[in-house]
Order: sequence, then C-alpha cells, then structure tokens
Amino acid sequence: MMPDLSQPVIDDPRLLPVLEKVRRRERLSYDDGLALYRSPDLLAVGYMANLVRERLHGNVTFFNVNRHINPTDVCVASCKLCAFGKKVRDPKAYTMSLEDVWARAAQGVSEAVTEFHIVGGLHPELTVDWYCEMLRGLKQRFPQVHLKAFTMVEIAYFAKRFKLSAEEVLRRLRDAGMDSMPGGGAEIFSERVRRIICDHKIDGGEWLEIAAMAHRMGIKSNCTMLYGHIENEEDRADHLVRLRAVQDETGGFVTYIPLAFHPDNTPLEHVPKTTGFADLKNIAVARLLLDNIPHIKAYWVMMTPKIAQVAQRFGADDIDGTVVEEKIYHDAGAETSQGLRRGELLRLIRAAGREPVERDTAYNRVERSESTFEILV
Ligand code: V47
Repeated sequence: MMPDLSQPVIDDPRLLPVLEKVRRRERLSYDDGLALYRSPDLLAVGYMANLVRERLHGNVTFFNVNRHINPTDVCVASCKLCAFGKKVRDPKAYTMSLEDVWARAAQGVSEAVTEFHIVGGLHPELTVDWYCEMLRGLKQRFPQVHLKAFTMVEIAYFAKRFKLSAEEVLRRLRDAGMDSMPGGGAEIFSERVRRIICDHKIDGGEWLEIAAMAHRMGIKSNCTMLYGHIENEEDRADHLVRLRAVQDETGGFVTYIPLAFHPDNTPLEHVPKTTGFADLKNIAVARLLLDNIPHIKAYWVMMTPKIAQVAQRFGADDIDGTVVEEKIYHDAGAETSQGLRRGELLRLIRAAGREPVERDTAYNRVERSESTFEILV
C-alpha cells in the first residue's frame, strides 16, 4: 500500500498525543516536554516545531546587525560554567575606560548597526554612575542604536553592591539609556545543577523575579537556557515551563535563546561538547513548549552557522546578528568566527529556503536596498 504522504511520518508513537495537541493548538504540558526531550525521533519533533514556527512567522527568518561589547571580564563570581570571568587582580583581566567603551562601539560601526549587546562580569569596584555614564555616552554618540544591556544577574549584583533596590537600579539604567535586556545568566533554574555550575549566582527564582520586575517597568528582555552540561531532561522541561509561567504574567520576553555549553577553558572541561542532534532538539522543544514567547533564536555563534541554518526548519525564526567580537563563547573555545558579514547571513538564510528579514531589536523591519547590503559591514 502507498504511504499517506499528506501525513507526517512519526516513528515514535509516544509523540502522537503531542502531535494531536499541536494540531489543535493546545498548550503542551511539562510531561509533553519530557516526552519530546526523551524521544529520538528528531524529525517528528522538528516537524511539529516547524508547523508552529510557520504559523507564527511564515517563511521569514529574522536577523539583525549588532555588535557585542563586554566592558570588563572582571567578575567576583567563580562559575564553573564560565571561561570569561577573571579576578580583579588577575594580570590577564581587563576593564575598559569609558573612552575605550565608546571607541570600541565606534570601531567599524557604520549606520548599519542597530544594536549594541552589552554585558560584563560582576566588577567589585565600578560604580553605578560609571555604568550610567557609559550608557549616556553611547546614546549621545549613537542615538539611533538600541542598547540591549545587562543581565538579571548583573542587576541583582548592582543592587547589592550599590545598596539600592533592584527596581531603583533598573530605573537609573533605563533613564541613562538602557532600552532592553539580553537573556543571559539564566543558565538552568534547577537548584541541584545551579549549586554545581554557578554556585555564586542568584538563584532561578531571583532571576525570574528581576525579569518580571523589568517587564512590569516596560523594559523588555530576552531569556536563555544553558544546556549540554550536567542537567537532565527534567531540568530542561522545568526551566522552559518556568519561563512560560512568567511570560503568562508579564508578556515581556521577546526571544528565547538556547545556549549550548562550551566546556573548553572551564572547570567543566571534561564535559563533551553538545551534538548537532541536541542543538536542534533544544530549538524544536522550545518552540513547542514556549507557546507565548514570540521568537526562538538559533544563535549561530554557539551552534555554528551550519546548525543555526538548519534550525530555521526546526522551529527557529531568528539567527541573531553580525555580532562582531564575541568574547564569552570564544574564551570557552568556540571555533566559529567572531562576526559574520551581512551577506553571509543572507546567503545562509536563503539557502535554507527562508526569506531573510533584517530587524531591529524590537523586530521592526529595517529596510535597506540590496546595493546598501553589499557595501555596508
Ligand atoms: O550569560 C557563559 C552563557 C551567556 C559559557 O539576549 C556560556 O539576545 C556556553 O546570554 N559555554 C551569554 N555558554 C550569552 C547570552 C546571549 C547570547 C546571544 C544573544 C543573547 C540575547 C544572549 O552565555 C551567559 C551564560 O549563560 N555562557 N559561559 C560557556 N562556557
């Protein structure tokens, strides 16, 4: 008998109830999340995630033109997951002066850049005025560029160190020019795992509380999950369901980014690197569980451009940006280049059969002529 080609091929019968829910547009449960994570049937999981992705975004893949700035790698925390942070007296540590930050922002910047992504370590000596001055100086010099700055972890540290409430810290930074916040520092919310990989960081509940506080103040943010270290499927499904619960309340998460753990130069160096299978699975399960977060980003820096491209058919609708000078992953052994040219991003997206759309941080379309594409960045 001829197979029914109008039906998806599902090899794993445990996924059939999930497929039914996806078809009926019903919310998936934590247990569904576990079934998806545990299933070897990547194509079936990807098929469902792609269905949802196309319902939301059609054939479009978003990218942006951004630059990462890491003003300091000095960090009081010693997280086992991290190869970036250094102690303040470490001769290899760096802290930029304000002029350095502004000059770095200007390097190679053309009017093409629409976003600065700014994160650093938890520095024990910088002041709140220094951070505000940094933002004000950037806004003054690059008024058209969106400042996506500081993780929830940095906000909690600033509050403690500057003896201010987290709300007051957010208010001051927002008034100085912070437009939105990146999604880093969430790692994995499971306390058991957190105690091992990032003992010195705020706990998952605090991370979520600060995110919700920022959202209530009108500051949007992204969210992330670090996977591929010592966490298990339960930890991953729990993390996603907890993000979804906050999003039900605030609606402030714009994009979710699964971050593959890079073990090189960290105390967890013995942990093997993630596989392409795991990378695609994490994109697809997120698209299916996070029914209230608009965008899923396949961050090419950590997944490699090739996997990030394939991910555009496994639930992702975003591939991040040109990035330029990424440090956190490259200190941890990422072998990808430190930046991609806009033309290369376009080529990857088109070769996946998707329509590239340049966006700003708020996902407004950025219109440029093809000839501008060729000459800029
Ligand atoms: O907060 C640190 C993680 C994050 C390692 O919001 C590591 O648009 C893997 O948050 N291996 C920084 N991961 C990156 C980040 C991010 C990236 C791109 C876009 C956005 C966004 C956010 O990377 C850190 C931490 O969670 N990290 N060390 C490591 N060895």
